[in-house]
Amino acid sequence: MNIIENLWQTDHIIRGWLKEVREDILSELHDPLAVAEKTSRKDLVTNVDKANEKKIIKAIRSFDSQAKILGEEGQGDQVTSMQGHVWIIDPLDGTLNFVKQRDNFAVMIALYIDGKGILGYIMDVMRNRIYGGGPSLGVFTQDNELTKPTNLHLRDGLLGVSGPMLIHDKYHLQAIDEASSGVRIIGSAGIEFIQVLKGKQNGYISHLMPWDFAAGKILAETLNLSVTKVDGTPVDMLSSNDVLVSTKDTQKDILNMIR
Ligand code: 2AM
Ligand code: CA
Ligand code: CA
Ligand code: CA
Repeated sequence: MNIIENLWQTDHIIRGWLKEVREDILSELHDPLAVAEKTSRKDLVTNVDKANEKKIIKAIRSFDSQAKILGEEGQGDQVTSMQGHVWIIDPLDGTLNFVKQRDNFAVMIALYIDGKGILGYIMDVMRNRIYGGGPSLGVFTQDNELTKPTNLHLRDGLLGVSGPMLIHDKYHLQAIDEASSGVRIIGSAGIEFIQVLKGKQNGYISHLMPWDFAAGKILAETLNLSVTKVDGTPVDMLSSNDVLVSTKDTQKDILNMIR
């Protein structure tokens, strides 16, 4: 099947994979988890992260023979360029929340073709919502299309941030937060992106890996939001970035404070 010519069908198929992954997660929600530390006691991976990734990769491979797959837990491919069909997946975003709260975690899937964002999906597992679509479709949750958020200034809305960046005051983040209406720390990049897509937060700033922002970037840009590095330059899709997703006026306000 030609994906570009059958975007709505592809959208339906990807939502189906996510619903299956959600059923798997719910069926294991109260079972003991196998938790391992990656780089620190705050950087975890569980059996659920790995099982989700395995399942999503299998689904992508049987659907798209041209797929190159970049997944956080490394069961996909070594992706070194954005040429061709590049799928970027975060099988469980907010693993620490999953382990400690069994809430506020997401599953994310993005498809880029020759570097262009085509389709992005963020599933808020516990609220049973999939936010998905792309530039040719718009952004939908269930059957509702999201409208473009109001282009608010920094002072007129809430700002999501990463805890470590705020504590270390990177980019004068404490002053930036002071200039906003207030700061929020959720602990899942996917859930933070959803807040910005829905206009409940003006922006979000965090040090992120490609799988943390690949889907959110496609959805945010479809809704006229800006997604760049914190210094305003383009993000690199194949490495870590300090990412700012926000309304356009909030981005201008933040850049003025950083420069
Ligand atoms: P993850 O749960 O998929 O690892 C808050 O920690 C957010 O930042 C989460 O979305 C988390 O994604 C992401 N993140 C990125 N790099 C991280 C790291 N080294 N340690 C913990 N979280 C990280
Ligand atoms: Ca992780
Ligand atoms: Ca993540
Ligand atoms: Ca993850």
